[in-house]
Amino acid sequence: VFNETCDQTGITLSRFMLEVARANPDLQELESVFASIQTACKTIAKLVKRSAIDGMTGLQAGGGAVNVQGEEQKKLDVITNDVLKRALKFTGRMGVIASEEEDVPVEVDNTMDESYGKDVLVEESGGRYISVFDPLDGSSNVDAGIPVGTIFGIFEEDDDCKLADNFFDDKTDISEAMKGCLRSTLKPGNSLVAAGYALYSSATHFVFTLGAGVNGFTLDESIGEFILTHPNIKIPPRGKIYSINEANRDIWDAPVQDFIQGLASGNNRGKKVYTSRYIGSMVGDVHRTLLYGGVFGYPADTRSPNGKLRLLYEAAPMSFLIEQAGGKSTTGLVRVMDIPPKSVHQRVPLMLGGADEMDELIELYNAKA
Ligand code: AFP
Ligand code: FBP
Repeated sequence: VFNETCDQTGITLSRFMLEVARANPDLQELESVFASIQTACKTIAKLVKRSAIDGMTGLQAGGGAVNVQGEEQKKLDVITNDVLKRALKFTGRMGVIASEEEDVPVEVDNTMDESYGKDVLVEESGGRYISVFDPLDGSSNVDAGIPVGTIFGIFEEDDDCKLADNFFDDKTDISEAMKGCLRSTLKPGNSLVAAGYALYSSATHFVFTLGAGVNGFTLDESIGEFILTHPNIKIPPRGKIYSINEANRDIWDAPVQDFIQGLASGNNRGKKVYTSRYIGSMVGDVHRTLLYGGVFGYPADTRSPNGKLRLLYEAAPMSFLIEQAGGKSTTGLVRVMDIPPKSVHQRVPLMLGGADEMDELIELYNAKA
C-alpha cells in the first residue's frame, strides 16, 4: 500500500528521509529533525501567503523591536522564529539552536511543554544536533509579495557541549554556559552535517543536502507533502546570470569590480555576455543560481568590509549546498566553508556560483594580492 501511494504522489520528503535513515543508521535521528523542519516550513509558507489577510505585515508591535544586528524586526520575523524554535524543540534531538532573531543561542529544554500540562513528557533531552537558522530571510521584501525563504544548517553536538549541559541546572548560569557551549560547538561550514532552505515563492520549494548531493522538493499543496522534483541538482561550471547589488559597484573590492565588469561585457574566460538578476532575497537569488547557473554574491566593500551576509546561518549553509551541487563559494581569498565562526552573527564576504566562474574570480584576487 505504501508503494502504491508513492506511485501516485511521487517521492515525498518523508519517504526520502525514511530511506536515507534505513540505508544510513547513523543518520536515523536526522529523520525526526527533518520531519520537524518540513512541518515548520509548511507552516511558514502558509503564514507568508496569508500575511496580508491575517494582519501579519509590517513591523513588530510598536515598531520598536530590533534584533541583535540592529535590524527592525517584522511581525513575521518573530512569529516564524517561534515556529521553527518550537518545531525543533520537540524533535528531542536538538541541544542548541541559534537564530538570526536571537541575541545568543538558545538551549533546547525539550523535556516538558507547559502548554500540554505538567504531566506530559514530550521528549527525553537527548540533544545530539545543533541547528542554526534564519527563519525568514529577505523579510524586508515580504510585504511586497517578493519571494522569501528559510535557511538552516545542522551541526553535530560535540562532547564539550554535552559537558556544558551539566551546568544548566543552575538556571541563572544558562546564558554563560550556552556561550561556552557555543564556543566549543559551532564549527566552520565544513562541519555541517546538513543544510538547506525553503523558498516561499510561486511554489514552496525545499532544497537540502546531507553531504551527498543536493535534492529539491516542491510542496504539493493538495496533499500537503513535499515531492522530489529536482533530484541531484548540479550547477553548470558557467552560467549567464550574475546576481549582486550593483548599487555598491564603486565600493566593492577591486577584483569583484573587474570580475562583474568582465561578465557584463563578455570579457571573461567563457566569452559570454551575462545578464543581471537581483531579487535582494538571498534564498530566491541562490535558488535561481543553483538551477540556472551563474554567480551570486555579497562581497566586501569599503562600507562593509565583511559584506552583509551572516556566516553561520546564511553563507555557510548556502556554500555547503553550492559545493554539493558542484559549484564553489569563496570570499575571494578563502573558501567560505573553511572559516571558523568567532561569533554567532558574524558577517562574511560571499561570492558563489559555477566552478569556472569562481576560479576566475579567485585568480583575480590572487593577481591583486
Ligand atoms: P532582509 O532579511 O533584511 O530583507 O535582508 C535580506 C538579505 O540578508 C539577503 O537575503 C539578501 O541577499 C541581502 O540581504 C540583500 O541586501 P541588499 O538590500 O543590501 O542588497
Ligand atoms: P522573462 O519572462 O523572460 O523572465 O522576462 C522578464 C521581463 O520581461 C521582465 O519581467 C523583467 O523586468 C525584464 O524582462 C528583465 O529584462 P533584462 O533581462 O533585460 O534585465
